[in-house]
Amino acid sequence: MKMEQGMQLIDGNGKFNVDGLKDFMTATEFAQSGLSYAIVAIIGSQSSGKSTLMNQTFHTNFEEMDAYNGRGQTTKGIWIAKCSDIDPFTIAMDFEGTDSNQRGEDDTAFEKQSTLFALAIADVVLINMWYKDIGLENAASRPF
Ligand SMILES: Nc1nc2c(ncn2[C@@H]2O[C@H](COP(=O)(O)OP(=O)(O)O)[C@@H](O)[C@H]2O)c(=O)[nH]1
Ligand SMILES: [Mg+2]
Repeated sequence: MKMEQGMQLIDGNGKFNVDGLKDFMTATEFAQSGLSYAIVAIIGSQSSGKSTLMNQTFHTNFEEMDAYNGRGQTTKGIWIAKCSDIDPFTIAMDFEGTDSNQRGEDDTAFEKQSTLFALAIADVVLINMWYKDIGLENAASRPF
């Protein structure tokens, strides 16, 4: 199984990837790490640079938006990847952006559920935003 781009844990429709997680745990030897592991998640609005920041910080390879192919949603659902050369075993979680045009203004169910999932499961939740968005409501993820 290819682990470079991480593994889609939950797809855009909210379906949990049970088989993928099993393969991921085998391929990364996650099961052998016992209780000694950490999970870092990132939330924030679409195209705020979440995937880029995770890739730079944790040496993962989550899909990033290519501006030459138009601006839009890249990360769908929730992706996980093992961070290389970090001890203890650390998993980075990359989230579909909140406030996306693709889901429309009335469909906030996925972003609410996925944010709650991040808060429940991760040891550290990064909230990514542009500094000019501090003080704004949706752009700063305040509803969450
Ligand atoms: N200028 C600038 N562009 C960035 C920065 N971080 C990411 N980007 C670009 O912003 C776009 C969206 O980044 P991406 O990581 O896909 O955002 P995500 O939707 O939040 O995961 C990509 O084209 C990145 O190359 C940054 O710090 N400065
Ligand atoms: Mg992304």
